[in-house]
Amino acid sequence: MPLDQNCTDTGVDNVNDVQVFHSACPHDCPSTCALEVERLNPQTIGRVRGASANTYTAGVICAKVGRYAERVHHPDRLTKPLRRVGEKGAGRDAFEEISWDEALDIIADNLKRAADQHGPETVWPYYYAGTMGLVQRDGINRLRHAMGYSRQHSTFCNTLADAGWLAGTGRKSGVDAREMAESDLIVIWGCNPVSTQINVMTHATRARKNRGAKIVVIDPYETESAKQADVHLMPNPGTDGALACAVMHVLFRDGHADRAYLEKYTAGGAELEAYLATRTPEWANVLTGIPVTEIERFAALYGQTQRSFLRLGFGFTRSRNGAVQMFSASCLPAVTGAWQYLGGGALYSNSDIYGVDKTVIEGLDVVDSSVRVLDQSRIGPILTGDRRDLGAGPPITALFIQNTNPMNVAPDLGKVRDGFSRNDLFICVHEQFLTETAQMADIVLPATTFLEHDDMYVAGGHTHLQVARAVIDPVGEARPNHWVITELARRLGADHPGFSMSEWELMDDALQRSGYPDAQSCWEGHWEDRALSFEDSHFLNGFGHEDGRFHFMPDWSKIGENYEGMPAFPDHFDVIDGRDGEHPFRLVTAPSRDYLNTSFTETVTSQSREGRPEAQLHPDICRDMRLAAGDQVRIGNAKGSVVVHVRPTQGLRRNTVIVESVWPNQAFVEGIGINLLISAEAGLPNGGAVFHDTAVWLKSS
Ligand SMILES: Nc1nc2c(c(=O)[nH]1)N[C@H]1C(S)=C(S)[C@@H](COP(=O)(O)OP(=O)(O)OC[C@H]3O[C@@H](n4cnc5c(=O)[nH]c(N)nc54)[C@H](O)[C@@H]3O)O[C@H]1N2
Ligand SMILES: Nc1nc2c(c(=O)[nH]1)N[C@H]1C(S)=C(S)[C@@H](COP(=O)(O)OP(=O)(O)OC[C@H]3O[C@@H](n4cnc5c(=O)[nH]c(N)nc54)[C@H](O)[C@@H]3O)O[C@H]1N2
Ligand code: SF4
Ligand SMILES: [Mo]
Repeated sequence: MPLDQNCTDTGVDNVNDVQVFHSACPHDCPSTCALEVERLNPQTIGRVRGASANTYTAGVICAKVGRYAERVHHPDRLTKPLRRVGEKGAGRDAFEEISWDEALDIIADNLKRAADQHGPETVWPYYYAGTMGLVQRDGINRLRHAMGYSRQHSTFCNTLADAGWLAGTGRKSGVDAREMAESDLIVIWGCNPVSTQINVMTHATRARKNRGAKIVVIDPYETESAKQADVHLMPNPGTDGALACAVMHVLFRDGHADRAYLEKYTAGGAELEAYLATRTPEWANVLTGIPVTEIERFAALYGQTQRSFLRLGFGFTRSRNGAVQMFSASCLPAVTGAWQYLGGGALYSNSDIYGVDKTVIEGLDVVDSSVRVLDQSRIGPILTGDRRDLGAGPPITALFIQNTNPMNVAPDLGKVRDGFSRNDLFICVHEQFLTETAQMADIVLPATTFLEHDDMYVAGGHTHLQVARAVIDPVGEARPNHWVITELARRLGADHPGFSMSEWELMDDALQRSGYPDAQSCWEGHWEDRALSFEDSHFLNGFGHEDGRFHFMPDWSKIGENYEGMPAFPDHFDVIDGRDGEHPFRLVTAPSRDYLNTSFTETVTSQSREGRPEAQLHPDICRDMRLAAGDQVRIGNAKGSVVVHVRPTQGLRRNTVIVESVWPNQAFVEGIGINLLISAEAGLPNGGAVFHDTAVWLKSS
């Protein structure tokens, strides 16, 4: 892949000999920041900055991407294909270097042999969002569909949140995040933007500075975002449905419901009002633990503020009842009619606004709908032969993995580890680093980073599509996902026009079919702003359902198969892993600031800023258990137990434990990570991992 950029290209600026290239952050983060990357020479980058001309990024990015040189030029980057000759999980010494041809031939032979023996469903191309680039992330699906390999239901992240948002609104879009600057009240609900999408804070603090806007954070612990808020409501995890209902009870009771709006734009408002009669602040207090006065005060503030902006995150949806939690919160602006006002309404994600046609990228024209679908989050049960997942089909005997590190991030880690340890399972991992997943592989392939390949990106948190070109040459023999997929396709005899196209041609094809300028023009312009009109983003031309209304009584059966028993209205849906005598605490494994999932766990700066995995516990619990800061505590449930060091903190309830994630297993005292305790049970109604829904016990260790 020769670099075809030079200083005269419009995607590039020349600043004092150092060339500055436009790019976009590929990481799995709603901010998808517009970047300016310094190139010191064709092999080396310098600083990475946020593009100040981009009105969402506004020149601000997180510290870990600012120092991306540390990751790209890390001495542990994989630079050669490797074959495992030693034990699984034994590190670099267990591997020998081989050529790309040899590696690709071995993979193709193994996939063919597996499919010949068991049928193509025995092969699972397994992927997630290590890069969010549409070509490099999703191209694996073209190989899957062309070969009839098992399909994947990707449930790690947004399945529950999507289900809940779509139930009420019917479309995955919302108010432009930049409009926060016009709001008088910003409610950051179930997300921690200081850590997970810094730009939300840029726009929220603008509103505070310019308009004296109030910021409310709703989170079970005092995150860095909560510390910056005017009000922090601290619910028990998994009880936001109750909070939302009590707030709506007060809104109706105190005359803050906009009856004309309800009549014109919603369905089921009258039934909702009657239903909420029993959902009082006192009722919610018992479930959420939030004092009645705080619920009343928040409801009054929300009801009295027309320009109220809900920024709804993922965190509060990572529970069995997560879809109902999201749905319940999304009902608030439909009750007050906040959607009608500048700076009012809600945003969960804008990912439905782009309309990029990925038929060729993903091979959607050759999907065989009779091929089974496997739930990504259930990789542990699946690899250990759970018939509920495998159905009548064959066991998985070959895994081809790109862009994900399931040996750390997946739920039910004990089963994941058992599955990866199987000797009859062929594993290929295409990676930038020798992750714990890669260490279990038979063949490891070195992958480029976003700075070494071309791709395009859309964002949930804003409204820009961005095309980015490689900035530097590939490190060592690292190759992009697209190249690996096409080389495998050739060896496997997979037939699809997409396999003979370059990344750039795939982008051109998708963009032009979708009404965008071509890739070159998008790249030269840096970004294409697809923001909806005020009326559309505020659903004033109708919500996404056929009747154009917001639904207070959702049809969950349209969203997923497991809808039986789901509540008819917003509610507290009591299917969470509740506390009991044996498990008196609830565990939340929220993301840490200096890692991004497990990406950056390899960089020394992030490691030194994070230190080690810790359990945040209320000081009263520490006192009762005679635990001091730095002592070890054992956290457990029926799945096993994990030992971590203690950090006493005031900012949580006595019955909550926080272990920020996601760390490599090796970072834990006994070499197994916190996801050992997390269930692979699917959230309702359409699946979704339940990372923050775990009842546990604690023991001094
Ligand atoms: N630094 C950093 N940034 C990241 C990531 C990372 O790992 N590190 N991960 C990226 C990814 S993949 C994603 S999906 C996003 C996720 O970003 P967010 O939308 O912020 O979601 P989470 O990080 O899962 O959780 C956010 C907060 O939800 C809280 N929470 C947990 N349970 C509940 C509950 O029941 N009710 C309420 N009200 N709050 C609850 C947690 O305590 C946590 O503080 O961030 C992305 N950005
Ligand atoms: N306990 C707990 N567990 C969680 C969560 C939590 O909050 N708590 N969050 C969950 C969520 S929201 C998510 S999204 C998942 C995310 O989990 P993953 O998707 O597994 O994310 P990462 O751990 O960052 O792993 C991505 C890997 O992709 C690699 N990669 C990046 N770019 C490329 C590329 O171009 N090509 C190839 N071949 N590889 C590349 C990176 O090196 C990295 O190792 O984790 C989930 N797990
Ligand atoms: S805030 Fe998110 S999108 Fe922006 S640079 Fe950091 S990881 Fe990337
Ligand atoms: Mo995620």
